[in-house]
Amino acid sequence: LSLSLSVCVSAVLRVLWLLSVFGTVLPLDGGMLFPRESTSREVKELNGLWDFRPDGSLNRNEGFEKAWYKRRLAETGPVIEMPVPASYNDITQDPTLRDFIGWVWYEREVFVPARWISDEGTRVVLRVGSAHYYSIVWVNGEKVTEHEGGHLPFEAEISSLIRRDPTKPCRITIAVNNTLTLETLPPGTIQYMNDRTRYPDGFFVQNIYFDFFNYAGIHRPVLLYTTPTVYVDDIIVETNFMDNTGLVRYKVSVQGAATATLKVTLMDKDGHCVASSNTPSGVLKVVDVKLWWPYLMHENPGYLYSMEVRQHTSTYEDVYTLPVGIRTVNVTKTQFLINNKPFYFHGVNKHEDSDIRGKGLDWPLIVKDFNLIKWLGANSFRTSHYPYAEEILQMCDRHGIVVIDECPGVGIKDIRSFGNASLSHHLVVMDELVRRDKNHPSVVMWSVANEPASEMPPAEFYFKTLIKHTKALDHTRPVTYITDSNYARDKGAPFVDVVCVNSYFSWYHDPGHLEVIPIQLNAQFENWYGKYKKPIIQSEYGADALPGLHMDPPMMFTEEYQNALLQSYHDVFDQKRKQYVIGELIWNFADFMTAQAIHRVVGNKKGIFTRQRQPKAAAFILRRRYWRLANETWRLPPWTKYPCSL
Ligand code: BDP
Repeated sequence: LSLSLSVCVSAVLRVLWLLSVFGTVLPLDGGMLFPRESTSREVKELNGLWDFRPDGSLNRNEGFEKAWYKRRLAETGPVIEMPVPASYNDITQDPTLRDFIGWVWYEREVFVPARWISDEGTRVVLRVGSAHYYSIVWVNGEKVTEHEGGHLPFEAEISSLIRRDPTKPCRITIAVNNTLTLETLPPGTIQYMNDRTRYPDGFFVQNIYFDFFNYAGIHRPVLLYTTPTVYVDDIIVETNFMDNTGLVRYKVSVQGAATATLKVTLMDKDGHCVASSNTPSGVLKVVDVKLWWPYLMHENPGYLYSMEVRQHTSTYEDVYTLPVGIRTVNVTKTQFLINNKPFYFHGVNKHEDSDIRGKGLDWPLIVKDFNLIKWLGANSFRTSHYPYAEEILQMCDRHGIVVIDECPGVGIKDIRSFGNASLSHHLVVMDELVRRDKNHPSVVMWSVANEPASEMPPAEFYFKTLIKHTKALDHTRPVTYITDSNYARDKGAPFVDVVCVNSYFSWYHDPGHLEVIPIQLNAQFENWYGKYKKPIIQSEYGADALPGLHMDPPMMFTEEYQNALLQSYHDVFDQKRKQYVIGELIWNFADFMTAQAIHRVVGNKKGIFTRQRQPKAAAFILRRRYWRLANETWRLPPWTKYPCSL
C-alpha cells in the first residue's frame, strides 16, 4: 500500500510541476548570461596588464577630486603594471599595497574592432567577472556603471559611447574600493586610531570578522562581447523527469524587439536534436533521458545537453547555447535526494586563494584543484564563503561535482549588521547570485550565510526574510545557512531546509583533548536533529597541521593530530549517516592566507593540501574514506578509476 501511495503522490507532484507557473522571479535588470561566442556573438578578453594606481592620499579621494578617469591614468601620476585577473596585494614588494584599504585605479586602452563600431546592429557590452568590492567603471571618461559587492559579475552596454569617436581607442577606467562597512557583504568596520602618542597621523585599520585575507582588485576576467541589438537576454531552465522522459521547462527572454521568432533546440552530446520548440517558454520532453549524475554516482557523471536558442527578426539573428543538465533535487527529513536517490556529500570546503594571485582566477589552479578533488574521491564542495567564478561552476557541471553555493554573508557578527540596509543589500546579492547560477545543475543548494550571530534576536526576522526571498527566487533548490551557534538558541534554523553545522571540538574547544570528540559530536547531532528534524551536514570540521611537523602521541598542529581528529569525527559520522547525517565537508581543502594574527602562522593551515596543493597525511586518510564511501553506496564498477590499493 505504502508503495502504491508514494507512486501516486509522486505522480500528482509531477503533474503539479507540469502545470505550475514558472516559479523563478528575477527582479533585476537583464539576465547577464555568461558571455559565450556563437555565430552571432563575439568575445574579446581584456585580461593581461593594466595600468594601476592606488590612491594613497590621506582621504583616499584624490582620484575623484582630480578626476583621474578623465585622462590617461599615467598622466595623473605614477602607475605600475598590474595583471588582470589577480588580487593586487601580493604582486609587489610593497607592504602598504598588500594591506591597502581604499580606492585603487585600473586602466587599459583597447581597440574595438571596426565592425563592432560601424555596425549599428551590434551591441557592445563591457563585463567584469568580479572586483572587490565597490567598483565604478568609466569608458573614455564617462561613467558607465557602478557595482556594490565582490564575487559577482556586472556589465554595461557601451555601444553608443564608443561610436561617438570611432578613431579613438577605447579607454576603460575601473576604480575599485575594498573598504568593508557594517552594511557590506561581508561586513567590516573601519577604526581610526586617534591617539597620536601611539599611532601615526591618519592611522586606521579595517576590522573584519572572517578568517581569510581580504584580497582585493579585479579578480575575474574583464571582457567586451557583442550581441545583435535584438538579443537573447536570459534563459531559465528547470528540469525534472518522469520514468524515462526528461522534462526541461524553459523560459527565454528577448530584448530589443516586441516580436521575435524563436527556435529552441535541445541537443545531446553528439549534437543530435532530442527536442525542439518555437515558443519563448514551454516544456521540452526528452525521450530516454540521460540524467545529470554526480561524480562517482554513475558511470557517466555530469551529462550535459546543449540548449540552442536561436531568435531572429527580419534583420537580426542571435544564437546562444546553454549547457543543460537534467536532474532533480529533493530533501526529506533524513535524506538529500538527487534524481530520487539518496546523496551523501563527501566533500570539501574551498577558498579562491593561491600564492601571488590571491583570489584572481587562474586556470592552472582550477584544473589542478579539480584533479585533486577527483583524486580524493570527493563528490562535492561548498563555495565557502562567497560565490566562486562561473568558470568553476561550469567545471562542476561537466565533472559532476555537486555544489553548495554560498553568498558572501560571512562574518555577520555585529548586531548593527542585521539592520534594514544590510538586509536589503543581502537580498540584492541573493538576486544577483541566483540570477547568475540558477541554470547550473551542479548547484543543489543555496547557503545565505556562514556563522552569523544567529542567536541574536534580530536574526529571526533577518533569516526568515532572506530564506523566504531566496525560495521565491528559486523554488527548485533547498536553502540553508551555516551555523556554529547553540542549537537551542539559533533563530534562523526553523527556516532552513537542511541544518549545516560547523564545529571544532578538540581544537577551538578543549584544545588537545581528542577524547571529547565522540561524546560532543554525538550530542551535537542528536540535539540538532532532535529539535529540528531536518537532515544535517557537518559543514566544517578540521585542525591546523604544519606539513612535516610530527609528534606521537599526537599534539596540536602536527600531521598526526590532524589525522587523529579527522578519524574521531569519521567514527561518529559513520554511526549518524545511517540516520540523518547527509554529508561531511572537511575544513579545508587547502591552506589559505588570512590576516596576520597571533593564532595564524602565515595563514590558516587546516588544509589537507598545502597552499601549493601538495598532500598532507590527512589527504590520504580522507582519500581512503571518500572512495570507500562512494564504493559502499554505489558499488563502483570497473569504470571508475577506483584506487584498488586503498
Ligand atoms: C570557521 C569559519 C572558517 C574558519 C575556520 C577556522 O567558518 O572561515 O577559517 O573556522 O577557524 O568557524 O579555521
